[in-house]
Amino acid sequence: MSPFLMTRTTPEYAVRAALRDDVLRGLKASPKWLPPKWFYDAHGSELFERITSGVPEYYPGRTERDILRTRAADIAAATRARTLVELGSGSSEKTHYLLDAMPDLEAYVPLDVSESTLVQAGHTLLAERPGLTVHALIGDFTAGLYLPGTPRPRLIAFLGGTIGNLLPVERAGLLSSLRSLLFPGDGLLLGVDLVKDEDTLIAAYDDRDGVTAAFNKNVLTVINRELDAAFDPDTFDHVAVWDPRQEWIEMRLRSRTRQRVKIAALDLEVAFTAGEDLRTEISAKFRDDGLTRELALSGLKLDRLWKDPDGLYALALATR
Ligand code: AVJ
Repeated sequence: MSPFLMTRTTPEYAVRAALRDDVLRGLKASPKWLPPKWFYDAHGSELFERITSGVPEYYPGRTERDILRTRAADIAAATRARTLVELGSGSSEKTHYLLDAMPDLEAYVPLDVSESTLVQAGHTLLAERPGLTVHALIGDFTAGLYLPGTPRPRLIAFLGGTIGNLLPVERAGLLSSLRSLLFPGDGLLLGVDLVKDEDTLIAAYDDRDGVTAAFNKNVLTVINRELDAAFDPDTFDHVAVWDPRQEWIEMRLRSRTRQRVKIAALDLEVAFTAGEDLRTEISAKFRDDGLTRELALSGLKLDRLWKDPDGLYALALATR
């Protein structure tokens, strides 16, 4: 029997309070916006898994998987970690490549907001890797980071390009707090999507089968359920826009009509004009020099950068 521990690092009431606060602030703002973390209820997480492993236009999913598969041994050799921490671990599906390549690994610390996802991923992992200690953390890594005292050196992995969901100022904050968790010899493995031609980028966020559109609209269903709101997702269009100045993709929900939507739990009624956009996600894309600079500003050194042959995506290894 291998140990499977679980700690909630963000209490449930704090998650709910954050949702209320985000929706209240974002929908009163002009232009309207919502943070992307609220996409990921059970249905949203399922749609996200479909995007990363089944949508042909979504190159980041398979490309990161390919880099992990082919470079796992290099990554493991560069770190010799005894603990792997993973932020936003989700299904931990791609993590298997890393785990299998890390002979010194004793503990795996997945962190995710979804308890059910963690339980499922943890059990799958333990079945394959008896002897490994899994200490799952249920929480929101933007609300503070707490790590159990597992053996060092540690590798903290933040994959999938999720760092791109944060605004530059938020990225600086997260990278600095990650740096403060690193001891000498520890490493940070960061998955980043790279700047490329606009058509490829847009297609990845607006696939033909509409899986990404359904994923985007799901945030309205989440708000309907959690805050007793009355959004009709069918009255919004999914839109993906490339901002060449900021070098990020924006996903938006565009109201087809002029309408008012009640959000009962907030005692709020939100007015949309016809064609008005609600921004639901930014997904920043990186360049080598910008990434190096950003890491340096947070006190981190870029040690290695692994890319796929087409230069679509990169895994960066940073140390303090
Ligand atoms: C998980 C944030 C990296 O931005 O590409 C996928 C989420 N959004 N399709 C991304 C996402 C639309 C994804 N990240």
